[in-house]
Amino acid sequence: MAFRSDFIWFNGEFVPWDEAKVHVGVHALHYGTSVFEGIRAYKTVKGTAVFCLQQHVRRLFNSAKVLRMPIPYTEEQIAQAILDTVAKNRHEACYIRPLIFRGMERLGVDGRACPVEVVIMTWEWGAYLGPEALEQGVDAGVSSWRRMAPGTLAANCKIGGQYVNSQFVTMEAKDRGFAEGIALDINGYVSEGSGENIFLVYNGTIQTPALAASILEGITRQCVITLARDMGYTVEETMIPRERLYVADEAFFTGTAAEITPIRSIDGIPVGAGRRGPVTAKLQERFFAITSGKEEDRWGWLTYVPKT
Ligand code: PPE
Repeated sequence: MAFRSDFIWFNGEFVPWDEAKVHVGVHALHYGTSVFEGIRAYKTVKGTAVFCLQQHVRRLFNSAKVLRMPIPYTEEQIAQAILDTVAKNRHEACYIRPLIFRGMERLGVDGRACPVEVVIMTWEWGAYLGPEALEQGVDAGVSSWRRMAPGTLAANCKIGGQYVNSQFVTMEAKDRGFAEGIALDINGYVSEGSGENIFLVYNGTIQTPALAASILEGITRQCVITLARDMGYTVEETMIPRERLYVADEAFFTGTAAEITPIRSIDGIPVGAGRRGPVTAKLQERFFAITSGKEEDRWGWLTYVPKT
């Protein structure tokens, strides 16, 4: 499992991995002027399938619109290019990273004179928070770094430069011996991990921070809400005070990369019994049954990659 594959889709053409290069003068390198997605393709019983392709492409275009970056392709073309790239690289399962950035024309903060460049990379990426994490759970810590305040950046968009905030959160967490950090919002309510949304099982319900808590509106988060409701749980999108983290029965992260990762302790305090809880385990089971194609895809989450 290495960070490479054979080809990268680069402005409409397949380029060998080692040749997909840019100039040091590109606007994105200086000012973080990029938008991206993280998507997974799973190996299912019926072949390789991309998970929630349309939702990811939609969010990519929304992020680009907010950053005033017109994408020189349609959503259908990008979706097709993603499928083509997975097929071209002959992956059974992989992580997919579409990245759109302002290239080189001139420097200066307003990048709108610079061309919009589009790449799609794929590689094989296993469990995000370590191979044991999905079963054993991870130790997390509340970050001293806050999530971006409303009206500063655009928390609900996947804009490259914003991930400096995520880097602060995750680097601090690792330096303190945690697998991941949990950022609070500007008002002190629970927001999310550096690259994951967070859920709690508390008082008989499943809770996750509301959009108002400066979260990214995660696509996995939405799938988990759908699955949990289908399984008869009450799910609340609400403002969560920090102290609830310490008294929840269960906690878990969700994300494309993280999938559903149990959290076994927060700030050194065991969450519930200090290991993966039963609700988390049931949600994982259901989620992976769908991504592996073993359970019927009732919500149309899988797009099969045409065989080449
Ligand atoms: N919050 C943030 C800040 C975030 O980056 C992600 C995805 C999520 C929540 C979950 O969103 P979704 O993937 O739609 O369920 N983070 C991506 C990038 C991770 C990385 O290290 O890079 C991902 O999971 O692909």
